[in-house]
Amino acid sequence: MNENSKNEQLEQYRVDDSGKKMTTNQGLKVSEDEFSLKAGERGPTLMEDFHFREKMTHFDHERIPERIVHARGFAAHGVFELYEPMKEYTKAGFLQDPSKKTPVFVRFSTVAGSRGSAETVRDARGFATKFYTEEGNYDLVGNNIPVFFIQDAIKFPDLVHAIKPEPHNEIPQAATAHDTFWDFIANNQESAHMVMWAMSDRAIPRSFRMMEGFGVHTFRFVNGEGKAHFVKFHWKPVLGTHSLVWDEAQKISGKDPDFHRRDLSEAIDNGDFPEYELGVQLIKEEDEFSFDFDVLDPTKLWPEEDVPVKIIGKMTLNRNVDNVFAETEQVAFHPGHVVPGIDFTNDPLLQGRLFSYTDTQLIRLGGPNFHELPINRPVCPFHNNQRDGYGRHTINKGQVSYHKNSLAANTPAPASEEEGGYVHYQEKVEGRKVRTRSESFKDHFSQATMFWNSMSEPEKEHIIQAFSFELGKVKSKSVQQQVVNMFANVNLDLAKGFAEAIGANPPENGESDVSKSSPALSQENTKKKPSTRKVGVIIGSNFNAPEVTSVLNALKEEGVQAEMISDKLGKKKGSDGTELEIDHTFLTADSVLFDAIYVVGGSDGNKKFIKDTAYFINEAFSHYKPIGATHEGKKWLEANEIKDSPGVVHGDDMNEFAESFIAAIAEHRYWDRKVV
Ligand code: HDE
Repeated sequence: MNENSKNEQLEQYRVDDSGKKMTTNQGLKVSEDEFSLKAGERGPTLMEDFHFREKMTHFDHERIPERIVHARGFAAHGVFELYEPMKEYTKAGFLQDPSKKTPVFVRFSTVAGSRGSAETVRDARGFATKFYTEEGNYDLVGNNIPVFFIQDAIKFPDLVHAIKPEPHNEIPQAATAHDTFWDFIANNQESAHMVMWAMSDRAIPRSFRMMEGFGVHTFRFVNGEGKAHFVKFHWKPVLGTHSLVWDEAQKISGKDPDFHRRDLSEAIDNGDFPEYELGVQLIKEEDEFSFDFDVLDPTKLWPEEDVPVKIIGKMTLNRNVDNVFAETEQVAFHPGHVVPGIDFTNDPLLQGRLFSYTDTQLIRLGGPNFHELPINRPVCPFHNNQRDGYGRHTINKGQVSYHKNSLAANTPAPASEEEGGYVHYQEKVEGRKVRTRSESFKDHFSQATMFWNSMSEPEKEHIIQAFSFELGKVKSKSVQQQVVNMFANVNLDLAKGFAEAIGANPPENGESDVSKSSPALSQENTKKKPSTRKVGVIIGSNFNAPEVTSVLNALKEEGVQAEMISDKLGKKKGSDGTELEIDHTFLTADSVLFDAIYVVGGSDGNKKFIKDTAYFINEAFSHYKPIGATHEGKKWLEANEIKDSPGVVHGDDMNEFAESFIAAIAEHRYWDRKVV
């Protein structure tokens, strides 16, 4: 087995129809595909037209139920490489040998929206990884937020009913800004911590390539000696964690509802393979009760400053899917797909998930044989006595399909632990059967306050704005007030800030005495790089060619993607006759689709050109984006009165300009800019 094992397995199922003769599904060549078989040229269609019937029947059955949550998703193939053997902590085969590469398939998703919904909505993002290991598939089914809304799986249907469009009018799509969601929050206060994340910039990522992933639950690593550690999983994007601004995110939803999938698939096509490092936080079993939170509580994170994240490997996404339905839509993840050395804990949210995922695949993929679909097949062999069911592919030979038997020498036989058989961690459990919440799960606000304390001033401002937007869309005055009162327990400035914006009464009680903060939670402290960022270059005829060429070359060297925008498609001629191909017009592009704008200008000085350029500049400016201008371009900055603002770069020395502009692009946004 090697990093190509999955690709080689999928190859057996790939079909290229181009250049071939058309047949029915039975292999019969078809002579005509435009006209159904009729009794006479103007007569009725005949029942015996098997080609028509087969084609139409297949079409009628093309859709399957979308996922109840995470319906909108996009995926890619890749590879996982380990940095150092993890033998001390786990016996998982794929975490032993740094020279071994494991194929992976990753699906990113939004949670609330339907399959056709926009991608830049405010929401958590799913981050689900299937490792095709030699010991079977291991699925790490996480999110880009490290905590969850609820503590017990039995509340999940309620949470999802409250988030989804309201049942009487199916409004709003892919949004939490409505009464039922906030009514649920105010009446289920364990959600406070996750709501803080959902109202923060984390919920509007710039790219799937620029967000963290978290396993959320506490799992167990078990080593060869049977010793266990509690473990939390992290994915850290090599490009850093970056977000959009809310106004921009909403506009992108209209201008390009496919923004995130386009970004991911284009990056892979360009060879800019997205990379994420895998990190683990480890707590010894004997330290289970050494923290001021319960390690089993999924509404709590382990502050990285207290429990460091050990980086153990890297995942690179390097191949787009061939067919979205066959791969992305039919992939079936399950947190219960584990390998020896990785085990569960009693987190009541995780325990419930272990039931739900197979159950949902049975309805979604139509029966118990979904593991045989090419994308879901393990790359190692699998044998058992399960038989039959809808869509069975495997042809199991022989007489015997039961255990124990003598006719097949009692095979397939269970494997001992030494032979790789999965043996559950022998945790001692005892207790009464109760329906209750542990006392240790009852602090709902301390970590929500820690999250708030950890934010930079602009991040805090964004959170207040997000609450103001969301609750501004809520109609019930009572729900609005309940939410204000609830978040007063997190922080009074926060609650007062949005209470004022929505015309609610300021909270009278509340205020937290938690002063702890965790710098790792602020995106201000993330990595900053210019590579793979997209710059829109506004260019007209007679542009200064030597200057533009040198800046474009400098951008390219740093991996920045420059795309030309002008009034028309075709070519624009520069001052010395150099021609540049235009990628977008003012009509087909928009400032919100770029990380930065570079204004070159030219002699297309008509009114419309000036107005369109001003729109791009002002829009980028109000979204705090870097703007660059050289020579003639500087006139535009002056005309729009932004020349001396932070993140606005201009100059006539091309080397200096390129260097400062690239540094500005890496900076991502300039929050200290005055935007009115
Ligand atoms: Fe899921 N979740 N979930 N979830 N979840 C599903 O499974 C569920 C939870 C997550 O790209 C469903 O195949 C319950 C937490 C991702 O295909 C379903 C509970 C986390 C994906 C389901 C949770 C997740 C799903 C719907 C509460 C982060 C998309 C379709 C106990 C750790 C995977 C499907 C993909 C999908 C149930 C909570 C992540 C219904 C009952 C917490 C990334 O089975």
